[in-house]
Amino acid sequence: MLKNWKMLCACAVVLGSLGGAALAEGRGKRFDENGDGRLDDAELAKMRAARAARRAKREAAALAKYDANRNGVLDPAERKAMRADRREERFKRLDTDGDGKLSKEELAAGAKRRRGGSGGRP
Ligand SMILES: [Ca+2]
Ligand SMILES: [Ca+2]
Repeated sequence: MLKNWKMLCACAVVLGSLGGAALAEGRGKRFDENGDGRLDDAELAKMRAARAARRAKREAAALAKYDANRNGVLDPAERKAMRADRREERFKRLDTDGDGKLSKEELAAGAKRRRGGSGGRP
C-alpha cells in the first residue's frame, strides 16, 4: 500500500516536471517569455493575472452599461438585457452580408473564427 502511494507521488512529480502546461498553438504563447514553448509557474501566474484583469475589466464594463438601478450587481432583468444585447452583437458579427439571416457559410465562417483563426475575442 505504502509502496503504491510512493509510486503515485513519483508519477505526480514526473508529470509536474514535464510542465503540465505545454502550449497549444497560439494560446498563451505571448506569455512564454523565455520562449521554451511552456509556461513555467511565473509565466502562468502572469497569464492568470492578465486574464483576471481582463475579466474584471469586462465585468466593470458590463456593470457600467447594464446596472440600470446602480446597486452594484446585475439582477435577472439587467442580465437579461445584457444577454439580449450580446446575442444581437454576436448575430451582427456573424451576419457578414447584413441580410438579417445567417447562411450556412456565415455560420461556418463564424465557427472557424471561434476556433482561433484570425480575430476571436478582443
Ligand atoms: Ca443592478
Ligand atoms: Ca447573412
